[in-house]
Parts: sequence; structure tokens; C-alpha cells
Amino acid sequence: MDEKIAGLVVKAQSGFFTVRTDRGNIICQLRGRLKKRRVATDIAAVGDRVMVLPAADGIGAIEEILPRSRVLSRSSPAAGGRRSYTKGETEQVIVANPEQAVFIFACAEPEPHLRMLDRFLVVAERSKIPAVVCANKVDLVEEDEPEKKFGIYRKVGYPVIFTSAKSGAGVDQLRALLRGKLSVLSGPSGVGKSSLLNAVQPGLGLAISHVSQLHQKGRHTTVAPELIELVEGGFVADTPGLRAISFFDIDPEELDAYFPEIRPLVDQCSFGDCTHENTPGCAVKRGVEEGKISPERYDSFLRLRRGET
Ligand SMILES: Nc1nc2c(ncn2[C@@H]2O[C@H](COP(=O)(O)OP(=O)(O)OP(=O)(O)O)[C@@H](O)[C@H]2O)c(=O)[nH]1
Ligand SMILES: [Mg+2]
Ligand SMILES: [Zn+2]
Repeated sequence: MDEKIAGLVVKAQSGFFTVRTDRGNIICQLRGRLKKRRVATDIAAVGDRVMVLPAADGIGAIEEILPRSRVLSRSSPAAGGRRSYTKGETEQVIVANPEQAVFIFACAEPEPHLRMLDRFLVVAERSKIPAVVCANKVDLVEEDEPEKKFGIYRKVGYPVIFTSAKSGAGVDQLRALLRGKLSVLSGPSGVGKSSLLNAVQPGLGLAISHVSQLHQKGRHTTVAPELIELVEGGFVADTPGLRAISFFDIDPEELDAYFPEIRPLVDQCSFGDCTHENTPGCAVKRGVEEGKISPERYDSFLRLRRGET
């Protein structure tokens, strides 16, 4: 009888899991009793630390999934993933145990939709995942454009980097950020996530799309998250582009806690249940007037609070 060994799920597809162990990669399926457990979350996902029983021939078994430190997740599209704030939905785990999330947006092609970035950042805050903002395709815009668009995020406290997979600008900085950690790259489709990883680690050969194909709806070049091992240490998950990440389990009332520049002001509002909209004595509204909170972020906050997409 073989011993159970520890491993990391690096790929999950159609019930088969590729688990990286000291003895190399082992393809596994879930042990039957794990499948029977009724849970509102994916039982195993990329990034999970597991115990596996290798088989002498063929498919090994995942015997145990170790507790997760945190997850990057969204409500399952099957359960109506676009709805916000609904409890009791099925959680779709994008990556388990990420130590950081790098949210990639393009400076152009496609135009950055910053309301969406704000949504991603809320999910990261809620899940206690340190977030980095990466503005890619700087080669396509005027030199001062990236700072104009993305500078507000540095003011909020997020590290912001500017990159171009095409010219190589900022790629060293991204590589340094990824070193030694389990990171997840996320962002809309076509912003250059896979291209950037190919630049960070030449020879990786991740499939990338041609801009002409991007406008065909529903086409994603990267189809399933996969953990890539970095030669300098660490893992990074390239994920399929997300059109709209849906909140999992977030109430409108708790949203102010997930905007780092709003969070410290909430206690100073005159009313404990302040909506921060047009309430008298609202410290958040005052923060906007005093320039502590950018009007764009405030607008995002109000929209998200109202459940707008
Ligand atoms: N000009 C320019 N084009 C880029 C840059 N990075 C990526 N591209 C192009 O943008 C297109 C999309 O790149 P991908 O790397 O496939 O984008 P992705 O984010 O992985 O897309 P999905 O896998 O669909 O989520 C390709 O045509 C790339 O050549 C860049 O820095 N500058
Ligand atoms: Mg891709
Ligand atoms: Zn208020």
C-alpha cells in the first residue's frame, strides 16, 4: 500500500486534477467520499494543497483537501453569476490560497473599464487578498496617459505598475512582484495577461489571441485557470478573462469596508447606518469634497452599493 503524499493542484479540468508533488505531476480524481460532501463551494480547485494516494498505474486519488487560507471566487455563473448580493449561491473558486492578485487592464484595446477594476478590488479586499494593479499596453498610449488613468489607485494604497508585453517595459518589475509567491492574474479578456506571462517567462508559450478575434463574443483564449511554476520560484495562475466578476456573499452595508480610502472615515459619519449618499454629517461625502476620495471611486462605490453592474 502506498503512502499519501502532499501536493498542489495546478490544473483542474472536468473532474481531473493535475497535482504537483515531489514525485512529479500526478493526475488524480477526487476520492468518492469527498464528492458526497455537500458544500456551497468547489471541492477542489487550482491552488489547493491536497493529500493524494498515487496509483501504481493510472489515476491517483485526492484523499484530503487541506484548509484554505483564502480564495479568489465568484458566484457560479450556473447559479446566476451576474446577480449581486445574493446569499446562498454556489461559490466558484477561481484560485485557492492566492497570496496576491494582479489585476491587469489595458491602457487601450480594450479601453480600461475602471468600474470593473473597482469591482475586482472589492472582491480582493473582501477575500483579504493583497492586490496589485497592472496597466498593460502602455505602448499604445501617450506617455502620461497610464498615470492619469491609474494613478488614483496608487493614492488608495495599491501598488500600480505599468507594462507592455510588446516593448518589454515594466516586465522586470512584474517578474519581481511574482517571485516566490502564489499569484493570480485576472482581468478582462484581451488585456494581455497571457502575453505578459510569456514575457515574464520566455518559452512558456501560452496561447494568445489576435486582436481581430477579440471582438467575437464569448471567445476566450485562455479557457481554464492553470498554475504555472516560475523558474525564479513561485506560481502564477493565468485565468480566463472575466467579463463581470460577481460578488460572492457581499452585502451593500459592508461595501464601505472594502474601499480602503472610505473605510477609515466611516466611523466619523453622524449616523451609524450612513449610506454615504446624501446623508447629513457624512464623513465620506466630506472626504470626497476634501479630495481624500476620488470622485470616480466614490461613484463606483455608490453604484456597487446600489447593485448596479
Ligand atoms: N500593443 C500591445 N499589444 C499587446 C500587449 N500585450 C498583449 N497584446 C496583444 O493583445 C492581444 C490579447 O493578448 P492575450 O495575451 O491573449 O490577452 P489575455 O488577457 O490573455 O486574453 P484572454 O486569455 O482571452 O483572457 C494579443 O493580440 C496580444 O498580442 C501590449 O503590451 N501591447
Ligand atoms: Mg489569456
Ligand atoms: Zn457616511
